[in-house]
Amino acid sequence: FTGMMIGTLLLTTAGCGGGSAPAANSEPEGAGAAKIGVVAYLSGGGAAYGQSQKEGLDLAKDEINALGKVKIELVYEDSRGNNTEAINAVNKLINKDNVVALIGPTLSGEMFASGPIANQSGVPIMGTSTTAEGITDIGEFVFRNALPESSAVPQAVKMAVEKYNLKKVAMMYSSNNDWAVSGYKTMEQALKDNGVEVLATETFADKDTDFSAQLTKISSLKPDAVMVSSLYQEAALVLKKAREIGITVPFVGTNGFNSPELIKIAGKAADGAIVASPWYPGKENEKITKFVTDYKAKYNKVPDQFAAQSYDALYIYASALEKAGSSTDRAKLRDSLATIKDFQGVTGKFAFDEKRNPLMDATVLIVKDGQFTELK
Ligand code: 1QQ
Repeated sequence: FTGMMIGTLLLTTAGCGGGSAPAANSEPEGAGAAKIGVVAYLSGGGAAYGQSQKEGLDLAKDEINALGKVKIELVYEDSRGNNTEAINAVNKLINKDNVVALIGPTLSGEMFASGPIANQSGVPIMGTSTTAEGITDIGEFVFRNALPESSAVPQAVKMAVEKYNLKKVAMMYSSNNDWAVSGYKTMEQALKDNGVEVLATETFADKDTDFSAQLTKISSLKPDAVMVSSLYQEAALVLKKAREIGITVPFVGTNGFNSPELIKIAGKAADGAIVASPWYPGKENEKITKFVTDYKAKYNKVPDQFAAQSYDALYIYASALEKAGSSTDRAKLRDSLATIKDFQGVTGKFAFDEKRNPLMDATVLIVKDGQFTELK
């Protein structure tokens, strides 16, 4: 029977002649663009993350559409970093806009809340910044090109330990942010693996602005470094306060540190902040240079990690769409996406592993004179 079906398909294709007519079940050529829904943190305290993601996506979309192999339309929803908003956005994009796939949400907590809906609906969803443990365990429609903390953090910690001869450190994290908690646990494990003692662990909450109690205690313990897992706003204020009360040691962060907004808010106090990232614009590479030049021309600034990973994510979708040969078939797109193996993006060589997590390299960065530079 299968043989017959293949025979029929071949006949149909052959019968069409010239290869220009569509095969059965595929879209007629030139039909509607592939509609991709984007859920991002576009307003509120962490909006710099989402705005960068939008910029990277818009630039990639224009380039992909100009190339003309596939056409993509992006439909944005602002989740404001809120789990309920993310759920509403995902439902709306799937059921009202009828998107073929999703990008986002920005935060791991939002993905844990809304990813299961996409998965149950059979809609591929790809996180470009969701770095917590367990994201793709949600189900087989869930992907990420965001580098998991479990890959990034051990590199940053190991490098910091070797470079600064760390023996004892203090830890701080936002305890009401799912990703920050996960990142903290990953850091704790990495410290253990490197034989580093933790003198104290202090917590706070997203949107907190006063960290003097925690930092006064930490200061009295004289740690060799402080590890912080939080979004940029809290992290920047932690750094500011720490330097103000005389804590001069390095601060090692999780993915929240990867926004230039950290430096903008903290100013000089950000110097000595260390973080691992798959994105470093200073790398000598034609693809990176072109991306940075085009991004600068469009937005008048250098792209950050969030822009770069979203830019790559849309190209990954574009090549999966091209392979799938349909702009509307969600299941086909999922299967096609899962086979992406030798993609070359601005964040380097990329492949999905069997659990739809990225296989890619990271660079350890340190802020020096208000700039992310490579820690070597
Ligand atoms: C996550 C993160 C944040 C820093 C994204 C902005 O890595 O929530 O997973």
